[in-house]
Amino acid sequence: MKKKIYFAGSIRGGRQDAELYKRIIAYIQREHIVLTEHVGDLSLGKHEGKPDRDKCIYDEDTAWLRESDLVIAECTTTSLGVGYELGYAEAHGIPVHIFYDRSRTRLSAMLTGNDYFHIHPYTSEEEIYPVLDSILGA
Ligand code: 6IA
Repeated sequence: MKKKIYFAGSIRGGRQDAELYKRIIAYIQREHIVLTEHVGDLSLGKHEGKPDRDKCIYDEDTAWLRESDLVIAECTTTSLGVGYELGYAEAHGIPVHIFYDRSRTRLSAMLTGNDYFHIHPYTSEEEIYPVLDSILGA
């Protein structure tokens, strides 16, 4: 059955991994629905968006979070927004899977120290996809 996935990745925290987000989103979309396809939009810069749009973004994203079956986050690039989304998902009982490149970042203890989160460190991108298969196939 198709699952609704909330993919979380950095926007204003920095767009250096946007291409990776795009590839992960495309992979998930082969079988499932990604509610947040814009996170992998390469034309979206970190400075984009007007403050008066931010309330709409918050309202829309939190509604998508509440309706999602699963959150998948790529956390190599640190993002306050992603951190908030992870706590929000936990508060709403939505399962959360976190990926990060262990050679590029040290994940916050607020994530690694919380048994609620399923954490998947990797050293090369190819390791991500079989893990996604097992998460999404389950
Ligand atoms: O703090 P950050 O901006 O790095 O937070 C990134 C996370 O917050 C992502 O996982 C998104 O789900 C959410 N988010 C942050 N900014 C936006 C956004 N801006 N649109 C949708 N979700 C967002 C759009 C800017 C637009 C006016 C071009």
